Amino acid sequence: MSGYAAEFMDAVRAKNPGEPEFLQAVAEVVESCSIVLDRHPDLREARILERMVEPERVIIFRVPWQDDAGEFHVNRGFRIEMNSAIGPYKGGLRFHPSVNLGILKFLAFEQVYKNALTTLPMGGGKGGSDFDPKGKSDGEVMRFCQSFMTELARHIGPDTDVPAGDIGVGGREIGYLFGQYKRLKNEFTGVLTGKGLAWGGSLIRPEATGYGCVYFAAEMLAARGDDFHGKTCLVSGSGNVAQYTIEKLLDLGGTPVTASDSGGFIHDPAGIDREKLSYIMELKNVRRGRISEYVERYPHAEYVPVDPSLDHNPLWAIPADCAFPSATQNEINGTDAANLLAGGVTLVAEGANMPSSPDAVHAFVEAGILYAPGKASNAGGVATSGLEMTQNSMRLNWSRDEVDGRLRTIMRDIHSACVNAADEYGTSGNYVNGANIAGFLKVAGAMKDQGLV
Ligand code: NDP
Ligand code: 2IT
Repeated sequence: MSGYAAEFMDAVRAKNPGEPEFLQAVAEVVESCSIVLDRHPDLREARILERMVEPERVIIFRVPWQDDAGEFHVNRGFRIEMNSAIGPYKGGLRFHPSVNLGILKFLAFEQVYKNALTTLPMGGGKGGSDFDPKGKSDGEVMRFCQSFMTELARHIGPDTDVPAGDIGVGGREIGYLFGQYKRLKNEFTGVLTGKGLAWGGSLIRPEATGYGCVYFAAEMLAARGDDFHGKTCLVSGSGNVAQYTIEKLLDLGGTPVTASDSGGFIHDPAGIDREKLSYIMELKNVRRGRISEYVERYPHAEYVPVDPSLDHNPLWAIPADCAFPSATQNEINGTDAANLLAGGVTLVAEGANMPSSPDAVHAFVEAGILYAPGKASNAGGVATSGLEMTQNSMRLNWSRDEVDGRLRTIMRDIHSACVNAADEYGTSGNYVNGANIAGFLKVAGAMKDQGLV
Protein backbone atom coordinates (compact mmCIF):
# COMPACT_ATOMS: atom_id res chain seq x y z
CA MET A 1 0.00 0.00 0.00
CA SER A 2 1.24 3.51 -0.82
CA GLY A 3 1.90 6.17 1.82
CA TYR A 4 -1.52 7.79 1.54
CA ALA A 5 -3.40 4.49 1.57
CA ALA A 6 -1.42 3.18 4.55
CA GLU A 7 -2.00 6.38 6.55
CA PHE A 8 -5.66 6.34 5.62
CA MET A 9 -6.04 2.74 6.80
CA ASP A 10 -4.25 3.52 10.09
CA ALA A 11 -6.83 6.21 10.79
CA VAL A 12 -9.77 3.97 9.85
CA ARG A 13 -8.36 1.19 12.02
CA ALA A 14 -7.99 3.51 15.01
CA LYS A 15 -11.56 4.75 14.63
CA ASN A 16 -13.25 1.38 14.07
CA PRO A 17 -11.71 -1.07 16.53
CA GLY A 18 -13.15 -4.57 16.76
CA GLU A 19 -14.57 -4.46 13.22
CA PRO A 20 -12.20 -6.71 11.23
CA GLU A 21 -14.61 -7.40 8.36
CA PHE A 22 -15.30 -3.70 7.87
CA LEU A 23 -11.57 -2.92 7.83
CA GLN A 24 -11.01 -5.75 5.34
CA ALA A 25 -13.68 -4.40 2.97
CA VAL A 26 -12.34 -0.83 3.24
CA ALA A 27 -8.72 -1.93 2.70
CA GLU A 28 -9.67 -3.69 -0.52
CA VAL A 29 -11.36 -0.61 -1.95
CA VAL A 30 -8.55 1.71 -0.81
CA GLU A 31 -5.93 -0.55 -2.36
CA SER A 32 -7.70 -0.40 -5.73
CA CYS A 33 -8.55 3.30 -5.55
CA SER A 34 -5.27 4.89 -4.43
CA ILE A 35 -4.26 4.98 -8.11
CA VAL A 36 -7.52 6.88 -8.84
CA LEU A 37 -6.81 9.40 -6.08
CA ASP A 38 -3.31 9.91 -7.49
CA ARG A 39 -4.89 10.80 -10.81
CA HIS A 40 -7.71 12.91 -9.27
CA PRO A 41 -6.20 15.05 -6.50
CA ASP A 42 -9.52 16.95 -6.30
CA LEU A 43 -11.18 13.81 -4.87
CA ARG A 44 -8.43 13.43 -2.30
CA GLU A 45 -8.67 17.11 -1.29
CA ALA A 46 -12.45 16.78 -0.99
CA ARG A 47 -11.81 13.89 1.44
CA ILE A 48 -14.28 11.71 -0.43
CA LEU A 49 -12.85 8.42 0.84
CA GLU A 50 -12.74 9.75 4.43
CA ARG A 51 -16.44 10.60 4.12
CA MET A 52 -17.33 7.30 2.45
CA VAL A 53 -16.09 5.19 5.37
CA GLU A 54 -18.29 7.11 7.81
CA PRO A 55 -21.89 5.83 7.61
CA GLU A 56 -24.43 8.60 7.08
CA ARG A 57 -26.41 7.06 9.93
CA VAL A 58 -26.31 3.97 12.15
CA ILE A 59 -29.46 2.81 13.92
CA ILE A 60 -29.22 0.24 16.72
CA PHE A 61 -32.31 -0.94 18.55
CA ARG A 62 -33.77 -3.46 20.97
CA VAL A 63 -35.94 -6.25 19.55
CA PRO A 64 -37.98 -7.97 22.28
CA TRP A 65 -40.05 -11.03 21.34
CA GLN A 66 -41.77 -14.01 22.87
CA ASP A 67 -41.27 -17.68 21.93
CA ASP A 68 -43.99 -20.33 21.64
CA ALA A 69 -43.47 -21.39 25.26
CA GLY A 70 -44.09 -17.83 26.45
CA GLU A 71 -40.43 -17.12 27.31
CA PHE A 72 -39.15 -13.58 26.73
CA HIS A 73 -36.15 -12.89 24.51
CA VAL A 74 -34.26 -9.85 23.36
CA ASN A 75 -32.08 -9.41 20.28
CA ARG A 76 -30.24 -6.47 18.80
CA GLY A 77 -31.47 -4.85 15.57
CA PHE A 78 -29.41 -2.70 13.20
CA ARG A 79 -29.72 -0.61 10.09
CA ILE A 80 -26.61 0.99 8.60
CA GLU A 81 -27.53 3.84 6.23
CA MET A 82 -24.16 4.10 4.57
CA ASN A 83 -24.45 6.34 1.52
CA SER A 84 -27.35 8.02 -0.30
CA ALA A 85 -25.36 9.93 -2.93
CA ILE A 86 -26.98 8.20 -5.90
CA GLY A 87 -30.32 7.06 -4.51
CA PRO A 88 -32.24 5.89 -1.44
CA TYR A 89 -30.35 3.49 0.85
CA LYS A 90 -30.77 -0.03 -0.51
CA GLY A 91 -29.54 -3.36 0.78
CA GLY A 92 -30.55 -6.51 2.56
CA LEU A 93 -31.33 -7.59 6.11
CA ARG A 94 -29.35 -10.48 7.61
CA PHE A 95 -30.66 -12.59 10.50
CA HIS A 96 -27.81 -14.74 11.83
CA PRO A 97 -26.29 -15.17 15.31
CA SER A 98 -22.93 -13.84 14.03
CA VAL A 99 -24.41 -10.44 13.08
CA ASN A 100 -22.74 -7.45 14.70
CA LEU A 101 -22.02 -3.82 13.87
CA GLY A 102 -18.73 -4.52 12.06
CA ILE A 103 -20.20 -7.22 9.81
CA LEU A 104 -23.14 -5.01 8.81
CA LYS A 105 -20.83 -2.05 8.19
CA PHE A 106 -18.72 -4.20 5.85
CA LEU A 107 -21.86 -5.32 4.02
CA ALA A 108 -23.23 -1.77 3.79
CA PHE A 109 -19.87 -0.47 2.53
CA GLU A 110 -19.70 -3.14 -0.20
CA GLN A 111 -23.30 -2.41 -1.09
CA VAL A 112 -22.54 1.24 -1.93
CA TYR A 113 -20.15 0.29 -4.76
CA LYS A 114 -22.17 -2.73 -5.86
CA ASN A 115 -25.31 -0.65 -6.22
CA ALA A 116 -23.40 1.99 -8.17
CA LEU A 117 -22.28 -0.73 -10.59
CA THR A 118 -25.87 -1.85 -11.29
CA THR A 119 -26.44 1.36 -13.33
CA LEU A 120 -29.62 1.95 -11.25
CA PRO A 121 -30.18 4.84 -8.81
CA MET A 122 -29.64 3.14 -5.44
CA GLY A 123 -27.56 4.20 -2.45
CA GLY A 124 -26.14 1.63 -0.02
CA GLY A 125 -27.37 0.22 3.29
CA LYS A 126 -27.56 -3.01 5.24
CA GLY A 127 -29.25 -4.21 8.39
CA GLY A 128 -30.28 -7.19 10.39
CA SER A 129 -30.12 -8.85 13.74
CA ASP A 130 -28.25 -11.46 15.75
CA PHE A 131 -31.54 -13.40 15.87
CA ASP A 132 -31.09 -17.05 14.80
CA PRO A 133 -34.07 -18.24 12.73
CA LYS A 134 -32.80 -21.85 12.80
CA GLY A 135 -35.14 -24.14 14.71
CA LYS A 136 -37.73 -21.40 15.27
CA SER A 137 -41.39 -21.92 14.41
CA ASP A 138 -43.16 -19.76 11.83
CA GLY A 139 -45.00 -18.05 14.71
CA GLU A 140 -41.73 -17.19 16.47
CA VAL A 141 -40.20 -15.85 13.28
CA MET A 142 -43.35 -13.79 12.65
CA ARG A 143 -43.35 -12.27 16.14
CA PHE A 144 -39.67 -11.46 15.83
CA CYS A 145 -40.16 -9.82 12.41
CA GLN A 146 -43.11 -7.79 13.70
CA SER A 147 -41.09 -6.53 16.65
CA PHE A 148 -38.08 -5.77 14.43
CA MET A 149 -40.23 -3.79 11.98
CA THR A 150 -42.02 -1.91 14.77
CA GLU A 151 -38.79 0.03 15.28
CA LEU A 152 -37.33 -0.15 11.76
CA ALA A 153 -40.49 1.36 10.22
CA ARG A 154 -39.58 4.78 11.66
CA HIS A 155 -36.40 4.88 9.61
CA ILE A 156 -37.28 3.42 6.19
CA GLY A 157 -39.58 4.30 3.29
CA PRO A 158 -39.83 3.80 -0.47
CA ASP A 159 -37.84 7.01 -1.15
CA THR A 160 -35.62 6.78 1.95
CA ASP A 161 -34.37 3.27 2.60
CA VAL A 162 -35.57 0.03 1.00
CA PRO A 163 -34.44 -3.20 2.72
CA ALA A 164 -34.54 -6.72 1.21
CA GLY A 165 -33.33 -10.22 2.12
CA ASP A 166 -29.90 -11.65 2.86
CA ILE A 167 -28.78 -14.64 4.96
CA GLY A 168 -31.72 -15.86 7.05
CA VAL A 169 -34.18 -13.46 5.42
CA GLY A 170 -36.17 -14.82 2.49
CA GLY A 171 -39.72 -14.63 1.21
CA ARG A 172 -41.30 -15.70 4.52
CA GLU A 173 -39.52 -13.00 6.54
CA ILE A 174 -40.13 -10.27 3.93
CA GLY A 175 -43.84 -11.13 4.12
CA TYR A 176 -44.01 -10.71 7.90
CA LEU A 177 -41.92 -7.51 7.76
CA PHE A 178 -44.05 -6.00 4.98
CA GLY A 179 -47.31 -6.89 6.75
CA GLN A 180 -46.19 -5.11 9.90
CA TYR A 181 -44.93 -2.03 8.01
CA LYS A 182 -48.29 -1.71 6.31
CA ARG A 183 -50.17 -1.92 9.62
CA LEU A 184 -47.99 0.74 11.17
CA LYS A 185 -47.95 3.21 8.27
CA ASN A 186 -51.28 2.48 6.57
CA GLU A 187 -49.42 2.60 3.27
CA PHE A 188 -48.99 -0.02 0.55
CA THR A 189 -45.64 0.96 -0.95
CA GLY A 190 -42.47 -0.59 -2.34
CA VAL A 191 -40.69 -0.23 1.00
CA LEU A 192 -39.16 -3.70 0.78
CA THR A 193 -38.05 -5.82 -2.17
CA GLY A 194 -38.23 -9.57 -2.52
CA LYS A 195 -41.98 -9.36 -1.96
CA GLY A 196 -44.43 -12.09 -2.98
CA LEU A 197 -45.66 -11.94 -6.57
CA ALA A 198 -49.26 -11.25 -5.54
CA TRP A 199 -48.30 -8.23 -3.43
CA GLY A 200 -45.79 -6.20 -5.40
CA GLY A 201 -42.91 -8.60 -5.92
CA SER A 202 -41.01 -9.02 -9.16
CA LEU A 203 -40.61 -12.16 -11.22
CA ILE A 204 -36.96 -13.35 -11.20
CA ARG A 205 -36.05 -11.55 -7.94
CA PRO A 206 -35.62 -14.85 -6.05
CA GLU A 207 -33.46 -16.22 -8.88
CA ALA A 208 -31.59 -13.00 -9.62
CA THR A 209 -28.44 -13.22 -7.50
CA GLY A 210 -27.54 -16.74 -8.61
CA TYR A 211 -28.58 -16.19 -12.21
CA GLY A 212 -26.71 -12.88 -12.34
CA CYS A 213 -23.55 -14.44 -10.94
CA VAL A 214 -23.55 -17.11 -13.63
CA TYR A 215 -24.33 -14.51 -16.34
CA PHE A 216 -21.32 -12.53 -15.14
CA ALA A 217 -19.12 -15.64 -15.19
CA ALA A 218 -20.38 -16.44 -18.70
CA GLU A 219 -19.30 -12.94 -19.79
CA MET A 220 -15.82 -13.52 -18.37
CA LEU A 221 -15.57 -16.85 -20.20
CA ALA A 222 -16.91 -15.34 -23.43
CA ALA A 223 -14.20 -12.67 -23.30
CA ARG A 224 -11.74 -15.58 -23.58
CA GLY A 225 -13.78 -17.34 -26.26
CA ASP A 226 -14.97 -19.99 -23.81
CA ASP A 227 -18.25 -21.18 -22.22
CA PHE A 228 -19.55 -23.52 -19.52
CA HIS A 229 -19.90 -26.66 -21.58
CA GLY A 230 -18.11 -29.57 -19.94
CA LYS A 231 -17.00 -27.49 -16.94
CA THR A 232 -17.16 -28.93 -13.43
CA CYS A 233 -18.32 -26.31 -10.92
CA LEU A 234 -17.95 -26.13 -7.15
CA VAL A 235 -20.77 -24.28 -5.36
CA SER A 236 -20.88 -23.58 -1.63
CA GLY A 237 -24.02 -22.80 0.35
CA SER A 238 -27.45 -24.27 -0.31
CA GLY A 239 -29.59 -21.20 0.24
CA ASN A 240 -31.07 -18.70 -2.17
CA VAL A 241 -27.89 -17.76 -4.02
CA ALA A 242 -26.48 -21.29 -4.26
CA GLN A 243 -29.75 -22.82 -5.50
CA TYR A 244 -30.19 -20.45 -8.43
CA THR A 245 -26.48 -20.53 -9.26
CA ILE A 246 -26.83 -24.29 -9.69
CA GLU A 247 -29.99 -23.83 -11.80
CA LYS A 248 -28.36 -21.35 -14.20
CA LEU A 249 -25.19 -23.45 -14.45
CA LEU A 250 -27.39 -26.32 -15.64
CA ASP A 251 -29.09 -24.00 -18.18
CA LEU A 252 -25.71 -23.00 -19.59
CA GLY A 253 -24.18 -26.49 -19.79
CA GLY A 254 -22.04 -26.55 -16.62
CA THR A 255 -21.89 -29.44 -14.15
CA PRO A 256 -22.37 -28.34 -10.51
CA VAL A 257 -21.05 -31.05 -8.17
CA THR A 258 -21.23 -29.60 -4.64
CA ALA A 259 -23.52 -27.77 -2.20
CA SER A 260 -22.99 -27.02 1.49
CA ASP A 261 -24.28 -25.54 4.70
CA SER A 262 -22.59 -24.62 7.95
CA GLY A 263 -22.34 -28.33 8.89
CA GLY A 264 -20.51 -29.58 5.82
CA PHE A 265 -20.85 -30.26 2.10
CA ILE A 266 -22.11 -32.85 -0.34
CA HIS A 267 -20.03 -33.92 -3.33
CA ASP A 268 -21.98 -35.54 -6.15
CA PRO A 269 -19.45 -36.36 -8.91
CA ALA A 270 -22.28 -37.38 -11.27
CA GLY A 271 -23.53 -33.79 -11.10
CA ILE A 272 -26.46 -32.11 -9.34
CA ASP A 273 -29.13 -32.32 -12.05
CA ARG A 274 -32.55 -30.62 -12.09
CA GLU A 275 -34.29 -33.37 -10.17
CA LYS A 276 -31.61 -33.29 -7.45
CA LEU A 277 -31.79 -29.50 -7.35
CA SER A 278 -35.54 -29.58 -6.77
CA TYR A 279 -34.88 -32.01 -3.91
CA ILE A 280 -32.40 -29.48 -2.41
CA MET A 281 -34.93 -26.66 -2.83
CA GLU A 282 -37.65 -28.62 -1.05
CA LEU A 283 -35.18 -29.74 1.64
CA LYS A 284 -33.89 -26.22 2.38
CA ASN A 285 -36.89 -23.99 1.62
CA VAL A 286 -39.85 -26.09 2.77
CA ARG A 287 -38.52 -28.61 5.31
CA ARG A 288 -35.67 -26.31 6.42
CA GLY A 289 -33.46 -29.41 6.76
CA ARG A 290 -29.68 -30.00 6.54
CA ILE A 291 -27.69 -30.69 3.38
CA SER A 292 -26.38 -33.93 4.96
CA GLU A 293 -29.83 -35.44 4.19
CA TYR A 294 -28.96 -35.33 0.45
CA VAL A 295 -26.93 -38.52 0.71
CA GLU A 296 -29.87 -40.41 2.23
CA ARG A 297 -31.75 -39.74 -1.02
CA TYR A 298 -28.72 -39.98 -3.34
CA PRO A 299 -26.39 -42.53 -1.70
CA HIS A 300 -23.79 -42.40 -4.49
CA ALA A 301 -22.94 -38.86 -3.33
CA GLU A 302 -20.66 -38.19 -0.39
CA TYR A 303 -21.33 -35.96 2.64
CA VAL A 304 -18.28 -34.44 4.31
CA PRO A 305 -18.82 -32.76 7.68
CA VAL A 306 -16.60 -29.69 8.04
CA ASP A 307 -14.93 -28.93 11.32
CA PRO A 308 -14.77 -25.12 11.55
CA SER A 309 -11.48 -25.35 13.49
CA LEU A 310 -9.78 -26.96 10.44
CA ASP A 311 -7.36 -24.60 8.67
CA HIS A 312 -9.04 -25.30 5.32
CA ASN A 313 -12.35 -26.48 3.86
CA PRO A 314 -11.93 -29.72 1.85
CA LEU A 315 -14.75 -28.58 -0.48
CA TRP A 316 -12.25 -26.24 -2.16
CA ALA A 317 -9.74 -29.07 -2.68
CA ILE A 318 -12.01 -30.97 -5.09
CA PRO A 319 -10.57 -30.78 -8.64
CA ALA A 320 -12.80 -28.55 -10.80
CA ASP A 321 -12.85 -25.80 -13.45
CA CYS A 322 -14.94 -23.11 -11.72
CA ALA A 323 -15.90 -22.10 -8.18
CA PHE A 324 -18.96 -20.19 -6.97
CA PRO A 325 -18.65 -19.41 -3.25
CA SER A 326 -22.24 -18.63 -2.26
CA ALA A 327 -22.42 -19.02 1.54
CA THR A 328 -20.72 -16.32 3.59
CA GLN A 329 -17.75 -13.99 4.13
CA ASN A 330 -14.21 -15.35 4.36
CA GLU A 331 -15.21 -18.90 3.49
CA ILE A 332 -12.11 -19.20 1.23
CA ASN A 333 -8.78 -18.57 2.99
CA GLY A 334 -5.27 -18.59 1.56
CA THR A 335 -4.95 -22.37 1.88
CA ASP A 336 -8.32 -22.91 0.20
CA ALA A 337 -7.28 -20.60 -2.64
CA ALA A 338 -4.05 -22.56 -3.13
CA ASN A 339 -6.09 -25.79 -3.18
CA LEU A 340 -8.51 -24.36 -5.75
CA LEU A 341 -5.65 -23.33 -8.02
CA ALA A 342 -3.90 -26.68 -7.57
CA GLY A 343 -7.18 -28.44 -8.40
CA GLY A 344 -7.38 -26.70 -11.77
CA VAL A 345 -9.88 -23.92 -11.08
CA THR A 346 -9.53 -21.07 -13.58
CA LEU A 347 -12.69 -19.10 -12.76
CA VAL A 348 -14.00 -17.90 -9.38
CA ALA A 349 -17.21 -15.86 -9.32
CA GLU A 350 -18.41 -14.72 -5.91
CA GLY A 351 -22.11 -15.14 -5.18
CA ALA A 352 -21.56 -14.37 -1.50
CA ASN A 353 -20.29 -11.03 -0.17
CA MET A 354 -16.51 -11.05 0.42
CA PRO A 355 -16.20 -14.86 0.57
CA SER A 356 -12.46 -14.67 -0.25
CA SER A 357 -9.99 -13.57 2.42
CA PRO A 358 -7.35 -10.99 1.39
CA ASP A 359 -4.77 -13.81 0.97
CA ALA A 360 -7.16 -15.68 -1.30
CA VAL A 361 -7.88 -12.57 -3.39
CA HIS A 362 -4.17 -11.96 -3.88
CA ALA A 363 -3.61 -15.59 -4.86
CA PHE A 364 -6.35 -15.43 -7.52
CA VAL A 365 -5.17 -12.10 -8.93
CA GLU A 366 -1.54 -13.23 -8.88
CA ALA A 367 -2.45 -16.45 -10.72
CA GLY A 368 -4.22 -14.43 -13.42
CA ILE A 369 -7.39 -16.57 -13.33
CA LEU A 370 -10.83 -15.12 -14.06
CA TYR A 371 -11.77 -13.81 -10.64
CA ALA A 372 -14.95 -11.77 -10.07
CA PRO A 373 -15.39 -9.99 -6.73
CA GLY A 374 -18.87 -10.20 -5.20
CA LYS A 375 -19.65 -6.53 -5.60
CA ALA A 376 -19.64 -7.12 -9.37
CA SER A 377 -20.75 -10.73 -9.76
CA ASN A 378 -23.51 -10.85 -7.13
CA ALA A 379 -25.00 -7.45 -8.06
CA GLY A 380 -27.82 -9.11 -10.01
CA GLY A 381 -29.87 -9.56 -6.83
CA VAL A 382 -29.93 -5.92 -5.84
CA ALA A 383 -30.22 -4.88 -9.51
CA THR A 384 -33.44 -6.88 -9.76
CA SER A 385 -34.56 -5.31 -6.48
CA GLY A 386 -34.07 -2.01 -8.32
CA LEU A 387 -36.28 -3.36 -11.12
CA GLU A 388 -38.88 -4.34 -8.50
CA MET A 389 -38.82 -0.74 -7.22
CA THR A 390 -39.32 0.54 -10.77
CA GLN A 391 -42.32 -1.77 -11.31
CA ASN A 392 -43.79 -0.69 -7.95
CA SER A 393 -43.44 2.97 -8.91
CA MET A 394 -45.15 2.33 -12.25
CA ARG A 395 -47.74 0.09 -10.58
CA LEU A 396 -47.32 -2.70 -13.09
CA ASN A 397 -45.54 -6.02 -13.44
CA TRP A 398 -43.08 -7.01 -16.12
CA SER A 399 -42.99 -10.52 -17.58
CA ARG A 400 -40.35 -13.07 -16.65
CA ASP A 401 -38.58 -12.57 -19.99
CA GLU A 402 -38.59 -8.79 -19.60
CA VAL A 403 -36.97 -8.92 -16.15
CA ASP A 404 -34.53 -11.67 -17.08
CA GLY A 405 -33.52 -9.77 -20.23
CA ARG A 406 -32.87 -6.61 -18.21
CA LEU A 407 -30.88 -8.61 -15.64
CA ARG A 408 -28.74 -10.12 -18.38
CA THR A 409 -28.09 -6.68 -19.91
CA ILE A 410 -27.19 -5.23 -16.50
CA MET A 411 -24.70 -8.05 -15.80
CA ARG A 412 -23.15 -7.53 -19.25
CA ASP A 413 -22.88 -3.79 -18.57
CA ILE A 414 -21.28 -4.39 -15.16
CA HIS A 415 -18.78 -6.72 -16.82
CA SER A 416 -17.91 -4.04 -19.41
CA ALA A 417 -17.63 -1.34 -16.74
CA CYS A 418 -15.14 -3.49 -14.79
CA VAL A 419 -13.09 -4.33 -17.88
CA ASN A 420 -13.01 -0.69 -19.03
CA ALA A 421 -12.07 0.75 -15.63
CA ALA A 422 -9.32 -1.84 -15.19
CA ASP A 423 -7.96 -1.00 -18.66
CA GLU A 424 -8.14 2.74 -18.06
CA TYR A 425 -6.16 2.51 -14.85
CA GLY A 426 -3.48 0.20 -16.24
CA THR A 427 -4.54 -3.07 -14.59
CA SER A 428 -6.20 -4.90 -17.48
CA GLY A 429 -7.89 -8.16 -16.55
CA ASN A 430 -8.09 -7.25 -12.85
CA TYR A 431 -11.82 -7.36 -12.05
CA VAL A 432 -11.19 -6.38 -8.42
CA ASN A 433 -9.66 -3.06 -9.40
CA GLY A 434 -12.19 -2.63 -12.20
CA ALA A 435 -15.21 -3.07 -9.91
CA ASN A 436 -13.82 -0.94 -7.10
CA ILE A 437 -12.73 1.89 -9.40
CA ALA A 438 -15.94 2.00 -11.48
CA GLY A 439 -18.15 1.93 -8.35
CA PHE A 440 -16.01 4.45 -6.50
CA LEU A 441 -15.89 6.98 -9.36
CA LYS A 442 -19.67 7.05 -9.75
CA VAL A 443 -20.36 7.62 -6.05
CA ALA A 444 -17.44 10.03 -5.64
CA GLY A 445 -18.66 12.14 -8.55
CA ALA A 446 -22.16 12.35 -7.10
CA MET A 447 -20.85 13.31 -3.65
CA LYS A 448 -18.69 16.01 -5.15
CA ASP A 449 -21.61 17.44 -7.15
CA GLN A 450 -23.73 17.59 -4.00
CA GLY A 451 -21.27 19.67 -1.98
CA LEU A 452 -20.07 18.80 1.49
CA VAL A 453 -22.32 15.79 2.12
P1 NDP B 1 -29.45 -18.03 2.73
O1 NDP B 1 -29.79 -17.77 4.13
O2 NDP B 1 -30.52 -18.36 1.76
O3 NDP B 1 -28.38 -19.21 2.63
C1 NDP B 1 -27.15 -19.09 3.25
C2 NDP B 1 -26.36 -20.36 3.02
O4 NDP B 1 -25.02 -20.15 3.44
C3 NDP B 1 -26.88 -21.53 3.83
O5 NDP B 1 -26.60 -22.72 3.14
C4 NDP B 1 -26.07 -21.43 5.10
O6 NDP B 1 -25.95 -22.64 5.83
C5 NDP B 1 -24.73 -21.00 4.57
N1 NDP B 1 -24.03 -20.24 5.61
C6 NDP B 1 -24.44 -19.09 6.21
N2 NDP B 1 -23.57 -18.70 7.15
C7 NDP B 1 -22.59 -19.62 7.12
C8 NDP B 1 -21.40 -19.76 7.85
N3 NDP B 1 -21.06 -18.87 8.79
N4 NDP B 1 -20.63 -20.83 7.55
C9 NDP B 1 -20.98 -21.73 6.59
N5 NDP B 1 -22.10 -21.65 5.88
C10 NDP B 1 -22.88 -20.61 6.14
O7 NDP B 1 -28.62 -16.75 2.23
P2 NDP B 1 -28.31 -16.25 0.76
O8 NDP B 1 -28.17 -17.40 -0.16
O9 NDP B 1 -29.27 -15.18 0.44
O10 NDP B 1 -26.90 -15.54 0.97
C11 NDP B 1 -25.65 -16.21 0.74
C12 NDP B 1 -24.57 -15.19 0.51
O11 NDP B 1 -24.91 -14.39 -0.65
C13 NDP B 1 -24.34 -14.16 1.63
O12 NDP B 1 -22.97 -13.82 1.65
C14 NDP B 1 -25.15 -12.96 1.17
O13 NDP B 1 -24.68 -11.76 1.74
C15 NDP B 1 -24.88 -13.01 -0.32
N6 NDP B 1 -25.81 -12.30 -1.18
C16 NDP B 1 -27.16 -12.56 -1.14
C17 NDP B 1 -28.01 -11.90 -1.99
C18 NDP B 1 -29.46 -12.20 -2.04
O14 NDP B 1 -30.14 -11.62 -2.90
N7 NDP B 1 -30.00 -13.07 -1.20
C19 NDP B 1 -27.52 -10.87 -2.92
C20 NDP B 1 -26.08 -10.73 -2.94
C21 NDP B 1 -25.28 -11.41 -2.08
P3 NDP B 1 -26.76 -22.84 7.23
O15 NDP B 1 -28.16 -23.08 6.79
O16 NDP B 1 -26.11 -23.98 7.89
O17 NDP B 1 -26.60 -21.55 8.00
O1 2IT C 1 -26.01 -8.31 -0.67
C1 2IT C 1 -26.97 -7.99 -1.42
O2 2IT C 1 -26.78 -7.36 -2.47
C2 2IT C 1 -28.32 -8.40 -1.02
N1 2IT C 1 -28.46 -9.08 -0.01
C3 2IT C 1 -29.50 -7.95 -1.83
C4 2IT C 1 -29.89 -6.55 -1.47
C5 2IT C 1 -31.17 -6.05 -2.10
O3 2IT C 1 -31.54 -4.92 -1.73
O4 2IT C 1 -31.76 -6.72 -2.94
